[in-house]
Amino acid sequence: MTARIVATQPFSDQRPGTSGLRKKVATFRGEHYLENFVQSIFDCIAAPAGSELVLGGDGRFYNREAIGIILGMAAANGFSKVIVGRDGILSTPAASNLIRKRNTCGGIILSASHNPGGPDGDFGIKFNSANGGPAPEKLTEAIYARSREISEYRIVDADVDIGKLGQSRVGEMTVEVIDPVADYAELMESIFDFELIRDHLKSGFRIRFDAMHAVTGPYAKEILENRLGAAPGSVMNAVPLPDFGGGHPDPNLTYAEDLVKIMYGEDAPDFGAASDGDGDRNMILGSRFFVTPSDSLAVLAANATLVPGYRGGIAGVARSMPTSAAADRVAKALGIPFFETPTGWKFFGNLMDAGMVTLCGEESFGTGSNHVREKDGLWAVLFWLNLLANKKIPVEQMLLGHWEKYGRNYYSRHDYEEIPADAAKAVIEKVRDSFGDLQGAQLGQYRVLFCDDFSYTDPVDGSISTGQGLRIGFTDGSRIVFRLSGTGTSGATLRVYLESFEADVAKQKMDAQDALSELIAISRKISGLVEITGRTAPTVIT
Ligand code: G16
Repeated sequence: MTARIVATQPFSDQRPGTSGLRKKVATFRGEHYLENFVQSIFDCIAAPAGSELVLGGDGRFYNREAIGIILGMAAANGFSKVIVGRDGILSTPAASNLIRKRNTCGGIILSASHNPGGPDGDFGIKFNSANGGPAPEKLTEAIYARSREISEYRIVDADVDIGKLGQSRVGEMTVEVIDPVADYAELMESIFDFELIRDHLKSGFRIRFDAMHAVTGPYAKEILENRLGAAPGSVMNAVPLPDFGGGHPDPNLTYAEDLVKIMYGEDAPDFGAASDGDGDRNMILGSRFFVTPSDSLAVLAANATLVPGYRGGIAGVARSMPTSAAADRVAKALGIPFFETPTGWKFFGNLMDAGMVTLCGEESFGTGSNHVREKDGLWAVLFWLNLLANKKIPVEQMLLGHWEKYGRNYYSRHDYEEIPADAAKAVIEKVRDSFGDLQGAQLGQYRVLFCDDFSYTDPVDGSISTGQGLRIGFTDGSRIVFRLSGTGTSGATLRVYLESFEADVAKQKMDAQDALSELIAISRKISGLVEITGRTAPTVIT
């Protein structure tokens, strides 16, 4: 079978964002669009002939067709084997695990994560390197540069049944179709105390997991119901659908509304959780209680040694800049290093590879550890279940105890979605322009300590990332951060992150929005966002 060399023209809009290239399905289906990007990846990674690759996605609309194209291109580009999840399915953490386990040169993950799917929805693609983690910025920038000058790509016609386990061939290349769940489930069993969790569930502890009709359904069914014995039906919306049942597979209080209703309703289960389109995010709930992702990271870090996989202790903790400082306090108490990185899981990879951190987390519902190089939704759920089975207390009590010991970081993120790009830029510019006047200013009860545009120097390879979000820090540790999302596909999403600290136990039970009300008002005043965007309220509050 000889490869066809297809002439093409470059596209100018293939710069990967926070996590890979995400565009509308219609854009990806345009002639040569996917092919150009895939060839740009192959050209940049320059894998030696005979290399192996992992390939899979979250099953969203266009997943299967894209897999067929990529298989044909991999064969034409000299790969010896591609390991594919059955039906083209692999959750992002499962793909990361496979890359590491099979020592491949990397993998291609097809997902637009929490963005809606379907013919009018979003599609996405990213390359993960041999460590299992998202390609670092240096590589994504090189792929982008290549995509702007590409003139041809190589492909063979591939006709493989990816619904059937086993091996087949495309030209000289082997395609190995594997069970997407088995290796991942085995990894989870090696980290957590399944017996303890099983006993806790048997004793009447009730859980509900919302797979949001996305990729985690089969993983959660196998692990939570089959292996751990959770009651049948504990996993809801378990069947993955190409359009996620018309929903928005983003596990937060707004979009996981089915679960939220149950967890805040009569006779609520003891523990609730949800994951996103590709299975790397998580939301943790107790009965009528929401755990912020920032607090979740802090609780996991504080109690990690209760879990078999971390019994020996954790090396360090890292969090993205907009994530609250709750985990920093735990790290200080444990006497371990902590790191503040830009938003994007790719920034944690070097720290984990260098053995400098074990646990990482982001306010955007992402938590993970060095067991893979992606954030991992079900892993976080199992971590929580392991801790609750150890302590035998409700989720709420776990948090109250944590705050009593470490203090509470009140935290909230306000998202203004799909605002015109110009208006979003104007808001950011207005904030940046006010930095001179803000230095040292007294705003209500808060005095400004510093304002800056966050930049990060990677302590491992010295690479510098600038323009990562505007920070206004106050003398008491409170913060307001303004940042534009790098994962949206229509207009711009402005994110405003708000945080304050409360050490007094008597004042730790307030509603976060109330506790942060003065900071919220200050953030609106400084940014002029109501006047500039015409929006009087956020689209989503987390
Ligand atoms: C991606 C990244 C995360 C990041 C999140 C939010 O998540 O992997 O590291 O925190 O986007 O990014 P933004 O604020 O730019 O929208 P996912 O789950 O979409 O892959």
